[in-house]
Amino acid sequence: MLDLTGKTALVTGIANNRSIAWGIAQQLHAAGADLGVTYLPDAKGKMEKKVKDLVEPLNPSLFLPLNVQNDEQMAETFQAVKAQWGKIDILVHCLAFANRDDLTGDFSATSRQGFQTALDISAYSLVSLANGAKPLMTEGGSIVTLTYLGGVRVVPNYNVMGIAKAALEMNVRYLASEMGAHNIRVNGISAGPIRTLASSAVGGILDMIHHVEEIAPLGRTVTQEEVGKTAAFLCSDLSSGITGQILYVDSGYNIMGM
Ligand code: 0WE
Repeated sequence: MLDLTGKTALVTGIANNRSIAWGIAQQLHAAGADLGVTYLPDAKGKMEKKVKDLVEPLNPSLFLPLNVQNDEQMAETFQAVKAQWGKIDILVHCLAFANRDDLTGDFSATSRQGFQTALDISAYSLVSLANGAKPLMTEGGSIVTLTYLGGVRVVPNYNVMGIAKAALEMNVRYLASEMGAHNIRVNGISAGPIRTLASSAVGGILDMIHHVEEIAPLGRTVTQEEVGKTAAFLCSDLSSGITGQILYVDSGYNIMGM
């Protein structure tokens, strides 16, 4: 049975009710986990209110601002986790960002600054979060991140995000190798395209979804709930022998050659 009672889970990357992180948080809560939620703070506090109202039914024990480019906020996050829980069992990383200009046009036109931003927020953030969680994962743990096929194959316009996801997937392997001795598992879920705040900001997402519906073995896209169920599996004892893996939750799209 999938049982996360008595487990503490820190979930990053919830922006609204379409977020994949929201689908994951709901499944972890349904399995009995005690949740901590981080949100990306903005100047007007709009995100704080929006995410707070959304997650209220899940009764999170922690609700914290976290911009992963802010080392001070990163330290405060784990101080708060330590004070509230004393340990952490589950870390869910659902964060990515590239400048919009870098998600269209020629990849070769990517600026140094744009490259650094995408890699810092989308890939390095897993390293820094894992490093913060490691000393608190005293009873072992599970770290799960979200990736995309554009990190292993060329997807038009995904551009610098593809390089960031390639780095993220390699982070999963190096972190899994290091942390296995502490019974901390690290895995990634490669989700098929889903309409979210991030993907809807990108031109052509509906065409991509129609393409998946045509090609994928299951003949449809996946849902936030399906990604959430797989994340709950990877966070639970049901997957105790799995680490360093990228698991595709994409209706089988990635196996097709034509
Ligand atoms: O990883 C992603 C989304 C990543 C993303 C999206 C945005 C849009 C708004 C990162 N940064 C930004 N920055 C913005 O300003 N996906 C897997 C969804 C996605 O994004 C694409 C896709 C797909 C699929 C971008 C181009 C082509 C396909």
